[in-house]
Amino acid sequence: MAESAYPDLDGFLTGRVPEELRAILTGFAAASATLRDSLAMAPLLGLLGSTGETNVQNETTAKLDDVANSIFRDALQLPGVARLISEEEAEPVELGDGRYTVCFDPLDGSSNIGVASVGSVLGVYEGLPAAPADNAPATGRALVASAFTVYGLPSILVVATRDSVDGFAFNPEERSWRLAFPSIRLPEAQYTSINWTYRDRWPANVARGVEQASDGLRGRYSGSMVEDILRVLLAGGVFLYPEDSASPGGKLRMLYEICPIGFVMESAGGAASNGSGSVLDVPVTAPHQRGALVAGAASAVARYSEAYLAG
Ligand code: AHM
Ligand code: MG
Repeated sequence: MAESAYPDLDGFLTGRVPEELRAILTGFAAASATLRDSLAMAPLLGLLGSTGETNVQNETTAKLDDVANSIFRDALQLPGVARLISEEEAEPVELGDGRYTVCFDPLDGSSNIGVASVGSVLGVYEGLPAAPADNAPATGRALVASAFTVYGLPSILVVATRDSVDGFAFNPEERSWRLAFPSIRLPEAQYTSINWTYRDRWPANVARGVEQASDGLRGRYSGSMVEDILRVLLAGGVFLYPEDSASPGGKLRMLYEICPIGFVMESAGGAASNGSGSVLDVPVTAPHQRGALVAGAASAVARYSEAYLAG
């Protein structure tokens, strides 16, 4: 089939989103292409392994975490962007006036570096308070777009707005992202993605929720949220990272992991809950706030929530 049958990202977004938002999304896409090059060559460029430092979340920083953060931080300093919030930056990076707060996880799935797929996540918020507080929290309802990349073969970029979720495959020859999965709607659930080795850490209601949500489904867990979420979107299923005794508030971060994925799910006809309600309604008062995430087919998420709330 002719290449023109697959519109490129820039052309696809033109006229669909405001100009500054288009630049942010295409900037994320271009940065993803650059990071893909570094990932592909990492074993030959001495880019595997850790820097010996820890980040603000007290996690060991991989060399590629640093490389990825620099790539996205440089690419996303754009007109209309008031601040950047990155998993790898202790504090928000203030840029000045602008409508948008741009949050990103430059390299998601760090434990898979060099051995399996990793990805990147983006959330674009409009009108977020500069200093969210208890009386003026941020929430995922301020999202106007989100996106994530999975660096595999093919490398796939998923872009969500309120009306549509679309998937783009990377063409390495022309270095473009082309629409290959238009208007994604969640298929019926087939797979359940959760780290089962943590089952002894789950409170009783979480354990019952996981059991109910996973009923009749086959297990697949990669250790990269983005990869598991792509499977949920294209093959059908549910992804769960609930709170447990090691992470009582959950492990994943609200602004650049949970809410962007929740926005993708709701725009694609699925659901994303912490057990009590949509993750997009959870008040967020700190840049690196954590939470619980159960995301995917609405029926599976509802089964989780029912068991979770029953206590
Ligand atoms: P990261 O951003 O530091 O890589 O952490 C997030 C990752 C997710 O991609 C993945 O679902 C989860 O952490 C895996 O955690 P665990 O090893 O506890 O199952
Ligand atoms: Mg992550």
